[in-house]
Amino acid sequence: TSKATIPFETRAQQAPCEVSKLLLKLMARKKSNLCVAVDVDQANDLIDLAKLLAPHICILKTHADLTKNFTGEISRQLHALAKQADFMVLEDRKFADIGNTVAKQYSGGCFEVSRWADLVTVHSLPGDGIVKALEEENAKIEEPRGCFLLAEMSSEGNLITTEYIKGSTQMASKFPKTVAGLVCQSLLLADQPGIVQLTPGVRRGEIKEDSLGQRWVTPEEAVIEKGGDVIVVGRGITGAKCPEKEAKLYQEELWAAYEKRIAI
Ligand code: 6AU
Repeated sequence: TSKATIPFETRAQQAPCEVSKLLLKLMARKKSNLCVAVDVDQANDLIDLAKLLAPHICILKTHADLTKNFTGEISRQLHALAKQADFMVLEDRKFADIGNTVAKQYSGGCFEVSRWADLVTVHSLPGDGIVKALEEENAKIEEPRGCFLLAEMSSEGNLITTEYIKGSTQMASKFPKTVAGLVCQSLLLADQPGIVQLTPGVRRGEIKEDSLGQRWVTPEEAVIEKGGDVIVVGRGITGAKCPEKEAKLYQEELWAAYEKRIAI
């Protein structure tokens, strides 16, 4: 059977990565497979939105470098809120350098990402060293940490090939403790229940693309046709008149699609 039809609770028991295990359990407990990309300009808006959206999400996704005043105090607040309101924090940093550089970018620098983000995104492009670097840094932290490897992208004209996708999935299999999942657009590694599929490029309604190459599918398409476990929604929610109401709608629609999928 494909992992897409296995319930999250069952998959949690089979996950070799601690964060993936915790995430799958959290999703089942909270009945949420919604991750909101809070790509906002100001850090206080990020915190306000995090509080509003908290009941509806399994993951809050940040891009620390596009938010003004993203200070240590903000990351501490976000981390505390995540613990209290039961969601995880994913810093969508898309690391893409040699291991030695990434280790420093991950643990040090202006954001000290490893202190507050349960998960980060990483490009597989540089090879194994990038995941090894994260694995070594994670060994220094008490809390469980993991990463999502970028295997496919939602954007039009991206340069990812079938060979590249194969290489990324092989890399994920090589580091089962550190790789919590894949960022992708289709069911890859269908036989590894612990690998969580994170699928961005999702929006309700008629708009299917933006002016810079992003492509959107509906929540149901993302869960059922593409096999997404955690669905990333950004502007569909943050750009709505009432983001909280919209998040609730997405949560309900996405969870219904997941229940339909596991009943197949
Ligand atoms: O719903 P949107 O288009 O407003 O936001 C989508 C979010 C953005 C992107 O940086 C991110 O998802 N994203 C990613 C991720 C999560 O890594 C990969 C990808 O292929 N496409 C994509 O949009 O924060």
